Amino acid sequence: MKSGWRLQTQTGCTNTKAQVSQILKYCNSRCLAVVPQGGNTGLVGGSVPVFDEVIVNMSLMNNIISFDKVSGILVCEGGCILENLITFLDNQGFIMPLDLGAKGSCQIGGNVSTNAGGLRLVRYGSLHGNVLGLEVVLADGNVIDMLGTLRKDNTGYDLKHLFIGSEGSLGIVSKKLLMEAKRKLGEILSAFEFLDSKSLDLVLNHLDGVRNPLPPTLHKFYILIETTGSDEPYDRQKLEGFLLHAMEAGLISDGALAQDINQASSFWRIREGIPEALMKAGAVYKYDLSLPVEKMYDLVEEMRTRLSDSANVVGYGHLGDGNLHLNISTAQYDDGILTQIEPFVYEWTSKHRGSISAEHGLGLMKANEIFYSKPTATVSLMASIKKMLDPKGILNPYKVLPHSLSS
Ligand code: FAD
Ligand code: 2HG
Ligand code: ZN
Repeated sequence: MKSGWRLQTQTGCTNTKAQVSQILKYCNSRCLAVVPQGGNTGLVGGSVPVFDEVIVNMSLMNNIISFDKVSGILVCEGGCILENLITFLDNQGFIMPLDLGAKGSCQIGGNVSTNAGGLRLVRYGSLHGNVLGLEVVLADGNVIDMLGTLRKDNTGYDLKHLFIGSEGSLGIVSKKLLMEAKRKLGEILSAFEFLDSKSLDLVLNHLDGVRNPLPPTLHKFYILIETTGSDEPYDRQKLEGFLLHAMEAGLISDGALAQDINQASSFWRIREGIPEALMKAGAVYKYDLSLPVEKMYDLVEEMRTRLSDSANVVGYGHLGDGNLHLNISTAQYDDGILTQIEPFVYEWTSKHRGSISAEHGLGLMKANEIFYSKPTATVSLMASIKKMLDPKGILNPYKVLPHSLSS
């Protein structure tokens, strides 16, 4: 795979939106293909050039423009790193409604373009709800201002939703983006994550300094629950009551409660460290599936039976959202293993009316599998919209739409 040209807007320049517009205008007039790139943490190859595309890297557009404490509305540029926004809001007594393991590198423009789910969706919902407005630069360089701080506005189509999750194939998310930060109030569950014992073993074996907070008895599943409320003693009491009740009812066999923020971080390190541990373990085949919760783990077990000892099959993910991360780890890549996994995994998901991409998008790697989750007529409509907004097909070619429809 050849790498593309990398363009960055100048440091300290205040008019970077105009620069993105000029770049796209130029590329469009010369039929030069473009790949928008954020933190490059995507897991489906969406930000990677396939041939000789121009990379438009957004990392210098990283200014926070404003934050309104009354409405909780944050306006920032598309290249802001998620962790910086989380810290900024935390210092103001607010919570960013999005958090994910890649927070140190991924950018808010990338998050919006992938409609990233992450660890707080169970409480705060998806970016379709939390993004109030967007400014995007279209393929021909025109800037579309869909910013607005109104909570109610039913004047026609809400076009911003087209761009949320469009993986850089319809426009580049540029300067200014409104996010609705949440006050630290209200009902307390903020994350409900699960991992199986094989995921835990991977983390314990491959990451330095990670410790199992529970005695080393073998449990099949682990749940990480996070609460965020406004009244700490009340929240703690509530969580302790829940754990006691769940233990008495035989729903859980053991548990540990973080005593302080450092211990809480060490619990999160276990869950967030799974992808890193998998990378260290060798080759990994990744699947990001939405499934009915009661069926979620059946697939992991069926996959284990199918692959027997040839691979380590692990299941973890966002249980509260019905989102399974099925990861299959082997010492090295093997086409034979891949043919045992695919198309079985997609057929199984489709049969159970699930989604073959819950939160990571389709990118390059899954674009041709879209039909497992979307009817042909829907995919054709998507292709028509793409054609209308990007008639020359310069924006992130080969991604999202199947190759049969993307030329
Ligand atoms: P990139 O990888 O740079 O790009 C992703 C896509 O968005 C590409 O198609 C690119 O062309 C497009 N794009 C990027 N910036 C823009 C822009 N400004 N305008 C238009 N298009 C743009 N994902 C989840 O959903 N939930 C998780 O919990 C999660 N955890 C992760 C944990 C780890 C350790 C890692 C490595 C990844 C994880 N991811 C997760 C996947 C990834 O971090 C997200 O998809 C993230 O939103 C991508 O952001 P990015 O800035 O890195 O985008
Ligand atoms: C997570 O929830 C991410 O940790 C990454 O979405 C999942 O790497 C994966 O399969
Ligand atoms: Zn995830």
